[in-house]
Amino acid sequence: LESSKHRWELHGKITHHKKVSFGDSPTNLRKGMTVLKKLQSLGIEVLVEAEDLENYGRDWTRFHKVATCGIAFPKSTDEVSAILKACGAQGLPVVPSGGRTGLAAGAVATQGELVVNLSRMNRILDWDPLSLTLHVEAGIVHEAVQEFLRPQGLHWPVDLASKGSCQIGGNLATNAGGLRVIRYGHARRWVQSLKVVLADGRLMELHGPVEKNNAGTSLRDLFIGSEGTLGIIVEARLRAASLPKNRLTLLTSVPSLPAALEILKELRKKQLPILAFEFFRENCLQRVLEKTQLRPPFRNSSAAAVLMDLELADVSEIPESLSTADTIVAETEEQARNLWAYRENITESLAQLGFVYKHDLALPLRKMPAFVEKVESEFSQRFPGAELYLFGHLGDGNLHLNVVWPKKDPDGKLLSLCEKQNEWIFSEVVALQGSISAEHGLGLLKRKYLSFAKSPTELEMLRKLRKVFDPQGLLNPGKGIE
Ligand code: FAD
Ligand code: 2HG
Ligand code: ZN
Repeated sequence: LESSKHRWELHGKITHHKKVSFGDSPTNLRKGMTVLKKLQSLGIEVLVEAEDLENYGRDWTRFHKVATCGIAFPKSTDEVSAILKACGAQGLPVVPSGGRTGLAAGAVATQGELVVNLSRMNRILDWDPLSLTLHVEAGIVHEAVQEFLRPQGLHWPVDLASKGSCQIGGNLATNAGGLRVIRYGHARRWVQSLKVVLADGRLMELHGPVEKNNAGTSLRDLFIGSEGTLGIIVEARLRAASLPKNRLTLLTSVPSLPAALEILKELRKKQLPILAFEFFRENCLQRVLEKTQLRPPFRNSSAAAVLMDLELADVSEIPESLSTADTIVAETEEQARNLWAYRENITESLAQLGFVYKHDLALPLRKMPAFVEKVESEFSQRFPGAELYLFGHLGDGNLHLNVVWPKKDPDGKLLSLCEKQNEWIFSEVVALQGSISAEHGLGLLKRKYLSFAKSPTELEMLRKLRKVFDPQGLLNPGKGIE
């Protein structure tokens, strides 16, 4: 259905979609027109131009054709509630949307849904220096939170390369991980309370402004990591922590992944305070060097590298085994930032290459070498013409395994191949008691593989739970566990 066939009047102004496809969802488009008119009559900002639909109807992924009836930008909790009530009345599904940096297609509209983007709800509501909690609206950009806290020697200890765009609501809906999980854990640990709007428009405040609240079962944590399927997060009280007193950033070359794990073992044995322990293969580094102005870090070529932040005051505290010619220790903040740039630019550098299929796997550390060896031994036969890029948060047992072809995938053949091979990769992961998603979530991309993610009993319970919160099935349909 081409929407250019449809015209409707919003506030007296003729608005006209140009060449936007609604896939198989003309019904949602019709419902969308009624809802959009209602929202406009309530003074709620909506966008319906083709460019905006394409832009706000998706996240970082590019696998799906976007189909949305419109984008709503609520400015308050009351407006979110009004939007969900209007959608409920028409049976129009909704896609909650934040900074759209998600890598699992969780914020992609494909069925003509209304996208509810939280960007306009980006205020800091309160700072409590006694409890060290920052009360924010969910649409605040992650980096803005850090900018508020940093001058006070504090931070929200979730750190990820998408910090300039992702939002706190998105971080919580995905239970984001990132670069410092080894020290601080996932986003979940740094949330005191949440305010959420349910599918029927009702509001719930979960936990409140107290540290301790054991008055019965807590629903707060259910929303963290639920990928917008249980409600829309509108506010959060975030727990702040002291910035690390010291930070030594080191980049060292390693011959292999097992060698990187040996370094980790030594740091653990010496009980050195690790803030980050990242790994990347040489080809990742090469792609970053090609894309950026950065200079090669090592004099000799290196099979892989480990990037570490240690909470140490002095280089003399670094273990002797790391004090080699193959280790670079940052002497200034700027040098540290430059070392981190090798790691933080990997995703964007790979994105330029052609067709990229991402895996975000968790494995028990001890089993990781065997897993990687297995994948490598069968890779070229299973993915002809592709190159394997391996990097990730090694200290957390989280591997980002990217399968990359140097060409686009106009007919979807490469995607089908990757999806077919998922069965193999995920079986190996499950056999080693790993997880098919360490931090990015399931979204639309990985939902076909639920049987690898949860046991049948857990799936049954989660499906029932989703029905309890959203009986009409209007919140992010097709995403996560359904
Ligand atoms: P979106 O992409 O907009 O949405 C993500 C999911 O949350 C969707 O399911 C959406 O429906 C839901 N959602 C969004 N806002 C709300 C809300 N207010 N209420 C309810 N549901 C909502 N992720 C990591 O975990 N670790 C990393 O190290 C990391 N690095 C990255 C680096 C790059 C360069 C990029 C592009 C991405 C990276 N990501 C990483 C993925 C992504 O940044 C995170 O998943 C992030 O938490 C998503 O936030 P967002 O605001 O962009 O959410
Ligand atoms: C990271 O750790 C992100 O940089 C993105 O989680 C991983 O691009 C990826 O596969
Ligand atoms: Zn990651």
